[in-house]
Amino acid sequence: VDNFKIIESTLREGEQFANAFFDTETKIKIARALDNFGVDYIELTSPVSSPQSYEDCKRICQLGLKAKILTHVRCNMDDAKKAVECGVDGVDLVIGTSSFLREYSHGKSMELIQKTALEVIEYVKSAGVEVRFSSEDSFRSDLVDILALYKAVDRAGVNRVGVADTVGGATPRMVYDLVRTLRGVVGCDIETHFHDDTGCAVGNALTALEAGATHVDTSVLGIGERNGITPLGAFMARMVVTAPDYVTSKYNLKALKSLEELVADAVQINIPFNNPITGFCAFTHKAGIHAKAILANPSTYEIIDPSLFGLTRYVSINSRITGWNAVKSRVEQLGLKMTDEQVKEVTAKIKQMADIRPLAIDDTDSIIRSYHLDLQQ
Ligand code: HCA
Ligand code: CU
Repeated sequence: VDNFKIIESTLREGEQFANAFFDTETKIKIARALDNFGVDYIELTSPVSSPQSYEDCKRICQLGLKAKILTHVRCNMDDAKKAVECGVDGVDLVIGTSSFLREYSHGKSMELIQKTALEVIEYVKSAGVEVRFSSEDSFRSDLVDILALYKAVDRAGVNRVGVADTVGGATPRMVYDLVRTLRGVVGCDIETHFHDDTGCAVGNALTALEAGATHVDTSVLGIGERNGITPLGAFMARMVVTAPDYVTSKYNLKALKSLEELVADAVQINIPFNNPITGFCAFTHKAGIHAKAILANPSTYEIIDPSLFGLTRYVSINSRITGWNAVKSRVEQLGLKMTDEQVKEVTAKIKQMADIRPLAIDDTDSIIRSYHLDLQQ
Protein backbone atom coordinates (compact mmCIF):
# COMPACT_ATOMS: atom_id res chain seq x y z
CA VAL A 1 0.00 0.00 0.00
CA ASP A 2 2.83 2.43 0.60
CA ASN A 3 4.73 2.12 -2.62
CA PHE A 4 2.02 2.74 -5.20
CA LYS A 5 2.40 4.71 -8.40
CA ILE A 6 -0.04 7.14 -9.95
CA ILE A 7 -0.98 7.03 -13.60
CA GLU A 8 -2.54 10.43 -14.07
CA SER A 9 -5.10 10.36 -16.83
CA THR A 10 -6.52 13.91 -16.85
CA LEU A 11 -5.13 14.27 -20.36
CA ARG A 12 -6.70 10.98 -21.54
CA GLU A 13 -9.68 9.85 -19.44
CA GLY A 14 -10.19 13.51 -18.50
CA GLU A 15 -10.51 14.45 -22.14
CA GLN A 16 -13.55 12.13 -22.22
CA PHE A 17 -15.30 14.42 -19.71
CA ALA A 18 -18.34 16.11 -21.23
CA ASN A 19 -16.94 19.63 -20.84
CA ALA A 20 -13.34 18.94 -21.75
CA PHE A 21 -11.58 20.64 -24.59
CA PHE A 22 -7.84 21.10 -24.11
CA ASP A 23 -5.90 23.14 -26.63
CA THR A 24 -2.18 22.46 -26.93
CA GLU A 25 -1.18 25.22 -24.55
CA THR A 26 -3.62 24.03 -21.90
CA LYS A 27 -2.43 20.43 -22.23
CA ILE A 28 1.15 21.57 -21.72
CA LYS A 29 0.19 23.62 -18.66
CA ILE A 30 -1.65 20.67 -17.16
CA ALA A 31 1.18 18.27 -17.98
CA ARG A 32 3.70 20.57 -16.27
CA ALA A 33 1.46 21.02 -13.24
CA LEU A 34 0.99 17.25 -12.92
CA ASP A 35 4.74 16.79 -13.21
CA ASN A 36 5.31 19.40 -10.53
CA PHE A 37 2.83 17.61 -8.30
CA GLY A 38 4.97 14.50 -8.70
CA VAL A 39 2.78 11.95 -10.45
CA ASP A 40 4.70 9.00 -11.81
CA TYR A 41 3.03 8.80 -15.20
CA ILE A 42 1.01 11.14 -17.40
CA GLU A 43 -1.34 9.36 -19.79
CA LEU A 44 -2.32 11.10 -23.03
CA THR A 45 -5.17 10.66 -25.49
CA SER A 46 -4.44 8.26 -28.33
CA PRO A 47 -2.50 9.90 -31.17
CA VAL A 48 -4.84 8.03 -33.50
CA SER A 49 -7.82 10.09 -32.27
CA SER A 50 -7.07 13.15 -34.40
CA PRO A 51 -4.17 14.94 -36.11
CA GLN A 52 -3.89 17.45 -33.25
CA SER A 53 -3.86 14.65 -30.67
CA TYR A 54 -0.89 13.18 -32.52
CA GLU A 55 0.98 16.51 -32.57
CA ASP A 56 0.21 17.23 -28.91
CA CYS A 57 1.40 13.80 -27.85
CA LYS A 58 4.72 14.39 -29.60
CA ARG A 59 5.05 17.86 -28.08
CA ILE A 60 4.46 16.65 -24.54
CA CYS A 61 6.99 13.85 -24.98
CA GLN A 62 9.57 16.52 -25.82
CA LEU A 63 8.98 18.65 -22.71
CA GLY A 64 11.56 16.70 -20.72
CA LEU A 65 9.26 16.10 -17.76
CA LYS A 66 10.24 13.85 -14.87
CA ALA A 67 6.99 11.90 -15.19
CA LYS A 68 6.91 9.14 -17.77
CA ILE A 69 4.65 9.88 -20.70
CA LEU A 70 2.14 7.24 -21.77
CA THR A 71 -0.42 7.10 -24.43
CA HIS A 72 -3.50 4.94 -24.44
CA VAL A 73 -4.38 3.03 -27.61
CA ARG A 74 -6.48 0.16 -28.84
CA CYS A 75 -4.67 -3.13 -28.91
CA ASN A 76 -3.74 -3.29 -32.59
CA MET A 77 -0.55 -2.89 -34.56
CA ASP A 78 -1.46 0.33 -36.36
CA ASP A 79 -2.33 2.15 -33.15
CA ALA A 80 0.77 0.84 -31.38
CA LYS A 81 3.01 2.04 -34.22
CA LYS A 82 1.55 5.55 -34.07
CA ALA A 83 2.07 5.59 -30.31
CA VAL A 84 5.70 4.54 -30.54
CA GLU A 85 6.28 7.10 -33.31
CA CYS A 86 5.35 9.89 -30.89
CA GLY A 87 8.27 9.12 -28.60
CA VAL A 88 6.30 8.02 -25.56
CA ASP A 89 7.93 6.20 -22.63
CA GLY A 90 5.09 3.72 -22.47
CA VAL A 91 2.06 2.45 -24.32
CA ASP A 92 -1.14 1.48 -22.54
CA LEU A 93 -2.96 -1.10 -24.63
CA VAL A 94 -6.63 -1.70 -24.04
CA ILE A 95 -9.27 -4.06 -25.37
CA GLY A 96 -12.75 -4.96 -24.18
CA THR A 97 -13.08 -8.47 -22.81
CA SER A 98 -16.59 -8.59 -21.38
CA SER A 99 -19.18 -10.41 -23.45
CA PHE A 100 -21.01 -7.07 -23.78
CA LEU A 101 -18.05 -5.46 -25.48
CA ARG A 102 -17.07 -8.52 -27.45
CA GLU A 103 -20.59 -8.82 -28.86
CA TYR A 104 -21.64 -5.19 -29.21
CA SER A 105 -18.33 -3.35 -29.65
CA HIS A 106 -15.41 -4.97 -31.46
CA GLY A 107 -16.74 -8.50 -32.10
CA LYS A 108 -13.46 -10.32 -31.44
CA SER A 109 -13.09 -13.76 -29.85
CA MET A 110 -10.82 -14.30 -26.83
CA GLU A 111 -8.45 -16.31 -29.06
CA LEU A 112 -8.07 -13.44 -31.49
CA ILE A 113 -7.68 -10.94 -28.63
CA GLN A 114 -4.84 -12.97 -27.18
CA LYS A 115 -3.09 -13.52 -30.49
CA THR A 116 -3.22 -9.81 -31.33
CA ALA A 117 -2.15 -8.80 -27.82
CA LEU A 118 0.96 -10.95 -27.97
CA GLU A 119 1.99 -9.55 -31.33
CA VAL A 120 1.45 -5.96 -30.30
CA ILE A 121 3.25 -6.41 -26.98
CA GLU A 122 6.23 -7.94 -28.71
CA TYR A 123 6.36 -5.05 -31.15
CA VAL A 124 6.18 -2.33 -28.44
CA LYS A 125 8.82 -4.07 -26.35
CA SER A 126 11.11 -4.43 -29.35
CA ALA A 127 10.88 -0.66 -29.77
CA GLY A 128 12.29 -0.31 -26.25
CA VAL A 129 9.06 1.14 -24.89
CA GLU A 130 7.21 0.17 -21.70
CA VAL A 131 3.95 -1.67 -22.33
CA ARG A 132 0.77 -2.29 -20.38
CA PHE A 133 -2.11 -4.53 -21.36
CA SER A 134 -5.57 -3.92 -19.94
CA SER A 135 -8.92 -5.59 -20.34
CA GLU A 136 -11.71 -3.04 -20.50
CA ASP A 137 -14.77 -3.97 -18.40
CA SER A 138 -12.71 -6.51 -16.43
CA PHE A 139 -15.34 -7.01 -13.73
CA ARG A 140 -17.96 -8.18 -16.19
CA SER A 141 -15.53 -10.39 -18.06
CA ASP A 142 -15.27 -14.13 -17.61
CA LEU A 143 -12.74 -14.69 -14.83
CA VAL A 144 -11.22 -17.81 -16.37
CA ASP A 145 -10.90 -16.04 -19.72
CA ILE A 146 -9.17 -12.93 -18.45
CA LEU A 147 -6.84 -14.79 -16.08
CA ALA A 148 -5.66 -16.92 -19.00
CA LEU A 149 -5.18 -13.79 -21.07
CA TYR A 150 -3.27 -11.96 -18.34
CA LYS A 151 -1.09 -15.00 -17.77
CA ALA A 152 -0.21 -15.14 -21.46
CA VAL A 153 0.68 -11.44 -21.68
CA ASP A 154 2.70 -11.69 -18.47
CA ARG A 155 4.68 -14.52 -20.00
CA ALA A 156 5.21 -12.34 -23.06
CA GLY A 157 6.95 -9.81 -20.82
CA VAL A 158 4.37 -7.06 -20.45
CA ASN A 159 5.35 -4.44 -17.80
CA ARG A 160 1.86 -4.15 -16.32
CA VAL A 161 -1.54 -5.65 -16.66
CA GLY A 162 -4.54 -3.43 -16.05
CA VAL A 163 -7.88 -4.09 -14.43
CA ALA A 164 -10.63 -1.63 -15.32
CA ASP A 165 -14.04 -1.08 -13.78
CA THR A 166 -15.26 0.60 -16.92
CA VAL A 167 -18.88 0.94 -15.80
CA GLY A 168 -18.20 1.78 -12.15
CA GLY A 169 -20.19 -1.13 -10.78
CA ALA A 170 -17.51 -2.94 -8.78
CA THR A 171 -17.61 -3.10 -4.98
CA PRO A 172 -14.48 -3.08 -2.83
CA ARG A 173 -14.98 -6.77 -2.12
CA MET A 174 -15.15 -7.60 -5.84
CA VAL A 175 -11.99 -5.56 -6.36
CA TYR A 176 -10.17 -7.31 -3.56
CA ASP A 177 -11.09 -10.73 -4.90
CA LEU A 178 -10.11 -10.04 -8.49
CA VAL A 179 -6.84 -8.27 -7.75
CA ARG A 180 -5.86 -10.85 -5.14
CA THR A 181 -6.50 -13.67 -7.59
CA LEU A 182 -4.65 -11.87 -10.35
CA ARG A 183 -1.72 -11.22 -7.99
CA GLY A 184 -1.34 -14.98 -7.68
CA VAL A 185 -1.34 -15.46 -11.44
CA VAL A 186 1.00 -12.78 -12.83
CA GLY A 187 4.43 -11.54 -11.78
CA CYS A 188 4.24 -8.13 -13.45
CA ASP A 189 2.83 -4.92 -11.97
CA ILE A 190 -0.94 -4.47 -11.69
CA GLU A 191 -2.64 -1.23 -12.69
CA THR A 192 -6.22 -0.41 -11.72
CA HIS A 193 -8.81 1.96 -13.11
CA PHE A 194 -12.08 2.72 -11.35
CA HIS A 195 -15.08 4.64 -12.59
CA ASP A 196 -17.18 6.39 -9.97
CA ASP A 197 -20.76 5.69 -11.09
CA THR A 198 -21.62 4.17 -7.72
CA GLY A 199 -19.31 6.32 -5.60
CA CYS A 200 -16.72 3.59 -4.92
CA ALA A 201 -13.79 4.83 -7.00
CA VAL A 202 -11.54 5.95 -4.14
CA GLY A 203 -12.41 3.02 -1.88
CA ASN A 204 -11.85 0.61 -4.73
CA ALA A 205 -8.44 2.11 -5.47
CA LEU A 206 -7.32 1.66 -1.86
CA THR A 207 -8.69 -1.87 -1.76
CA ALA A 208 -6.87 -2.72 -4.98
CA LEU A 209 -3.59 -1.63 -3.38
CA GLU A 210 -4.36 -3.70 -0.31
CA ALA A 211 -4.88 -6.69 -2.57
CA GLY A 212 -1.52 -6.23 -4.30
CA ALA A 213 -2.06 -3.73 -7.09
CA THR A 214 0.86 -1.39 -7.78
CA HIS A 215 -0.58 1.41 -9.94
CA VAL A 216 -3.72 3.53 -9.67
CA ASP A 217 -5.29 5.64 -12.43
CA THR A 218 -6.56 9.07 -11.40
CA SER A 219 -7.68 12.32 -12.97
CA VAL A 220 -7.80 15.79 -11.46
CA LEU A 221 -11.22 16.25 -9.82
CA GLY A 222 -12.07 12.82 -11.21
CA ILE A 223 -13.04 14.12 -14.64
CA GLY A 224 -13.68 11.46 -17.26
CA GLU A 225 -16.32 9.55 -19.14
CA ARG A 226 -19.76 10.02 -17.46
CA ASN A 227 -19.08 11.07 -13.83
CA GLY A 228 -15.43 10.10 -14.10
CA ILE A 229 -12.85 8.07 -12.20
CA THR A 230 -10.85 8.13 -8.93
CA PRO A 231 -10.08 11.82 -8.30
CA LEU A 232 -6.41 12.59 -7.67
CA GLY A 233 -7.20 14.87 -4.72
CA ALA A 234 -9.59 12.52 -2.96
CA PHE A 235 -7.15 9.68 -3.50
CA MET A 236 -4.37 11.78 -1.96
CA ALA A 237 -6.65 12.49 1.00
CA ARG A 238 -7.20 8.77 1.43
CA MET A 239 -3.54 7.84 1.03
CA VAL A 240 -2.03 10.61 3.17
CA VAL A 241 -3.96 9.01 6.01
CA THR A 242 -3.11 5.43 5.05
CA ALA A 243 0.54 5.92 4.06
CA PRO A 244 1.60 9.34 5.43
CA ASP A 245 5.37 9.02 5.10
CA TYR A 246 5.25 7.80 1.54
CA VAL A 247 2.71 10.35 0.39
CA THR A 248 4.21 13.40 2.08
CA SER A 249 7.72 12.61 0.89
CA LYS A 250 6.74 11.77 -2.67
CA TYR A 251 4.04 14.23 -3.71
CA ASN A 252 4.05 18.00 -3.70
CA LEU A 253 0.79 18.20 -1.78
CA LYS A 254 0.86 21.97 -1.48
CA ALA A 255 0.40 22.15 -5.25
CA LEU A 256 -2.90 20.25 -5.19
CA LYS A 257 -5.17 23.24 -4.92
CA SER A 258 -3.62 25.18 -7.78
CA LEU A 259 -3.59 22.02 -9.92
CA GLU A 260 -7.30 21.52 -9.30
CA GLU A 261 -8.01 25.17 -10.00
CA LEU A 262 -6.11 24.96 -13.26
CA VAL A 263 -8.14 21.97 -14.44
CA ALA A 264 -11.47 23.27 -13.08
CA ASP A 265 -10.89 26.45 -15.01
CA ALA A 266 -9.91 24.60 -18.19
CA VAL A 267 -13.14 22.58 -18.19
CA GLN A 268 -15.32 25.32 -16.73
CA ILE A 269 -16.47 23.71 -13.53
CA ASN A 270 -16.28 24.65 -9.87
CA ILE A 271 -14.43 22.65 -7.27
CA PRO A 272 -17.27 20.79 -5.49
CA PHE A 273 -18.15 22.24 -2.07
CA ASN A 274 -17.58 18.89 -0.39
CA ASN A 275 -14.40 17.97 -2.22
CA PRO A 276 -11.87 16.32 0.07
CA ILE A 277 -9.16 18.81 1.08
CA THR A 278 -10.01 21.63 -1.33
CA GLY A 279 -13.79 21.92 -0.96
CA PHE A 280 -14.52 25.31 0.60
CA CYS A 281 -15.67 23.77 3.88
CA ALA A 282 -13.21 20.85 4.05
CA PHE A 283 -11.53 22.30 7.15
CA THR A 284 -14.35 24.41 8.60
CA HIS A 285 -15.49 23.52 12.11
CA LYS A 286 -18.83 24.80 13.26
CA ALA A 287 -20.47 23.14 16.26
CA GLY A 288 -19.37 24.57 19.59
CA ILE A 289 -18.36 21.17 20.92
CA HIS A 290 -16.14 20.56 17.88
CA ALA A 291 -14.68 24.04 17.93
CA LYS A 292 -13.68 23.82 21.57
CA ALA A 293 -11.83 20.54 21.02
CA ILE A 294 -10.26 21.66 17.73
CA LEU A 295 -8.84 24.73 19.42
CA ALA A 296 -7.34 22.55 22.15
CA ASN A 297 -6.00 19.93 19.71
CA PRO A 298 -6.87 19.82 15.98
CA SER A 299 -6.56 16.03 15.79
CA THR A 300 -9.76 15.71 17.83
CA TYR A 301 -11.93 16.41 14.79
CA GLU A 302 -9.49 16.34 11.85
CA ILE A 303 -8.07 13.26 10.17
CA ILE A 304 -5.90 15.37 7.87
CA ASP A 305 -3.75 18.33 8.86
CA PRO A 306 -4.63 21.08 6.35
CA SER A 307 -1.13 22.55 6.57
CA LEU A 308 0.19 19.48 4.72
CA PHE A 309 -1.64 20.89 1.72
CA GLY A 310 -0.71 24.48 2.48
CA LEU A 311 -4.24 25.18 3.73
CA THR A 312 -5.67 26.45 7.02
CA ARG A 313 -8.58 25.41 9.16
CA TYR A 314 -11.43 27.73 9.94
CA VAL A 315 -13.48 27.77 13.10
CA SER A 316 -16.88 29.25 12.39
CA ILE A 317 -18.58 31.33 15.10
CA ASN A 318 -21.41 32.65 12.98
CA SER A 319 -24.20 30.36 14.05
CA ARG A 320 -26.58 29.46 16.83
CA ILE A 321 -24.61 26.26 17.41
CA THR A 322 -21.34 28.01 18.17
CA GLY A 323 -19.81 27.95 21.66
CA TRP A 324 -18.02 30.41 23.90
CA ASN A 325 -14.59 28.81 23.51
CA ALA A 326 -14.70 29.44 19.79
CA VAL A 327 -15.88 32.99 20.34
CA LYS A 328 -13.09 33.53 22.86
CA SER A 329 -10.53 32.49 20.29
CA ARG A 330 -12.00 34.97 17.79
CA VAL A 331 -11.98 37.72 20.44
CA GLU A 332 -8.27 37.06 20.94
CA GLN A 333 -7.65 37.04 17.17
CA LEU A 334 -9.29 40.45 17.00
CA GLY A 335 -6.91 41.64 19.72
CA LEU A 336 -9.68 42.40 22.22
CA LYS A 337 -9.54 41.77 25.96
CA MET A 338 -12.55 40.18 27.72
CA THR A 339 -13.12 38.01 30.76
CA ASP A 340 -14.66 34.56 30.26
CA GLU A 341 -17.94 35.91 31.71
CA GLN A 342 -17.96 38.64 29.10
CA VAL A 343 -17.18 36.19 26.30
CA LYS A 344 -20.12 34.07 27.43
CA GLU A 345 -22.35 37.10 27.39
CA VAL A 346 -21.35 38.12 23.86
CA THR A 347 -21.76 34.49 22.76
CA ALA A 348 -25.36 34.68 23.97
CA LYS A 349 -25.85 37.78 21.83
CA ILE A 350 -24.40 36.05 18.77
CA LYS A 351 -26.74 33.08 19.29
CA GLN A 352 -29.71 35.41 19.64
CA MET A 353 -28.90 37.11 16.35
CA ALA A 354 -28.11 33.82 14.61
CA ASP A 355 -31.52 32.51 15.64
CA ILE A 356 -33.08 35.20 13.49
CA ARG A 357 -30.96 35.09 10.36
CA PRO A 358 -27.74 33.60 9.00
CA LEU A 359 -24.70 35.64 10.00
CA ALA A 360 -21.58 36.43 8.01
CA ILE A 361 -18.19 36.62 9.66
CA ASP A 362 -18.39 40.42 9.46
CA ASP A 363 -21.73 40.43 11.31
CA THR A 364 -20.30 38.38 14.13
CA ASP A 365 -17.21 40.53 14.35
CA SER A 366 -19.40 43.65 14.60
CA ILE A 367 -21.41 42.10 17.42
CA ILE A 368 -18.17 41.36 19.25
CA ARG A 369 -16.70 44.80 18.61
CA SER A 370 -19.79 46.74 19.64
CA TYR A 371 -20.14 44.63 22.80
CA HIS A 372 -16.49 45.39 23.57
CA LEU A 373 -17.06 49.09 22.98
CA ASP A 374 -20.06 49.08 25.35
CA LEU A 375 -17.85 47.51 28.03
CA GLN A 376 -15.49 50.44 27.86
CA GLN A 377 -18.20 53.07 28.24
C1 HCA B 1 -12.89 3.54 -21.78
C2 HCA B 1 -11.57 2.89 -21.53
C3 HCA B 1 -11.10 2.87 -20.14
C4 HCA B 1 -9.77 2.17 -20.18
C5 HCA B 1 -9.13 1.87 -18.89
C6 HCA B 1 -7.79 1.25 -18.99
C7 HCA B 1 -12.08 2.13 -19.22
O1 HCA B 1 -12.93 4.77 -21.89
O2 HCA B 1 -13.85 2.82 -21.90
O3 HCA B 1 -7.15 1.37 -20.02
O4 HCA B 1 -7.35 0.64 -18.03
O5 HCA B 1 -12.67 2.75 -18.34
O6 HCA B 1 -12.24 0.94 -19.43
O7 HCA B 1 -10.97 4.19 -19.64
CU1 CU C 1 -12.08 4.77 -18.01
